[in-house]
Amino acid sequence: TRVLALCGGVGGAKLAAGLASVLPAADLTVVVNTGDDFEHLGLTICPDLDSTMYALAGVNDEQRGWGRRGESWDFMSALEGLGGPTWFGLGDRDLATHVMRSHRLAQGVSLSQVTAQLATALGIGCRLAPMSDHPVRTCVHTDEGPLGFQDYFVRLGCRPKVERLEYVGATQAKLSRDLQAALSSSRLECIVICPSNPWLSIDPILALPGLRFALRCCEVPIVAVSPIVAGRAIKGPAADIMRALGYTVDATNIGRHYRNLIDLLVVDEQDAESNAAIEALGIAPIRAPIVMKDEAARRRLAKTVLDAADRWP
Ligand code: FO1
Ligand code: CA
Repeated sequence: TRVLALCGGVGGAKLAAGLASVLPAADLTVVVNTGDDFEHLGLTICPDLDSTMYALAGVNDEQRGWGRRGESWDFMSALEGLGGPTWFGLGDRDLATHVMRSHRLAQGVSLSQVTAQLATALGIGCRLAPMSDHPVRTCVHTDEGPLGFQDYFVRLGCRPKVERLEYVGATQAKLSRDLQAALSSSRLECIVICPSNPWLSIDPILALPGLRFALRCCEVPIVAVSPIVAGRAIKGPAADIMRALGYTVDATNIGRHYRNLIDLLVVDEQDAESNAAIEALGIAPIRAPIVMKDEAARRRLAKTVLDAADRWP
C-alpha cells in the first residue's frame, strides 16, 4: 500500500472516501478505530467501521451522519412493540451488517476477515481493516461513573461530565495484520490521520502496543487533518470532549495533541492565525478548506493531503 489512513467515525470517513476516489484501490489501506464498538441485543456493533465502510461504498446517510441511506425502520418499530431498547437506532439495512458480522464472529472468523468480506460485498476496492482483532472498548469515566462510549454518547446524549477516557483492552491488543502489513510495506509513502476526534477515535488506535513507535520508525511523512474548524467540531462530540478534558477548542491544540507524532497538520483557512503556534510545535501547517460538503470537496482535500506529503520535507 502507498497510503495508510487512520480513521474514526464520520469526519474521518469522508476523507477516507476522498482518498479512495483519487487513489488506485491497491494503494490505499484504511484502518479504523474499534474503541466505539459494543455489544447490543446480542450483536457486535462497530460504528466507526460501519460509518467508514458505508462512506467508502457511497451508501452512507449524509444528513443523519451515521447508518445507511434510504433506510427503513420496521425492525425498530417491532422492537419497540416488544418492549425492547430503542435508544440505539438500527435501520433495517444496517441491521443486516450487524447480523452478518456477529454471525461470522460466532463462527470463529476474525473481525478483519468479516470486515474484508463486508467491504468486498459492498464493492469497496481498497483495504478496510479494524485497528485490531482484539476487543478494545473506550470507557468514558464521568461524574456518574464509568460508561461505555455508546452509553455516554447516544443513550445519555453526552450529558454526564467527562473526567477521563480509558481504552480498555488496548494494552493487550495486537495490531491487525492489515495495519502491520501497511506499516511494513516497502511501497508506503505516507500516513494520514483523518479528521476524526483525536481523543475518541485516534487515541484508541495510538494506544495499541508498539504503534506509536512503529509510526515514528516509518520514514514517511505523517499528515493529520484537523477535525476542528474555527473553534468548532466539524461533526460529533470532539469540541465537547476537548472542553471536558480542559482544552481550548482550536486547531493549535490538535497540533499539540499530535506533537512528536505528525509532520504536517492540515488546518482550515479560517484558522490561519494558528499557523505560527503550530510551527512552534515542530509541525508544518498546511492551509486548505477542510469542510467536506460534497464529493468534489472530499477529492480536493484528499489531493491537498497527498500533495503536501509528496512535497515534504
Ligand atoms: N448515533 C446516534 O447518535 N444515535 C443512534 O441511534 C446511532 C445508531 C447507530 C447505528 C449504527 C451505527 O453504525 C452508528 C450509529 N450511531 C448512532 C453513530 C455512532 O454512535 C457513532 O459512534 C458516532 O457517530 C460517533 O462516531
Ligand atoms: Ca517520522
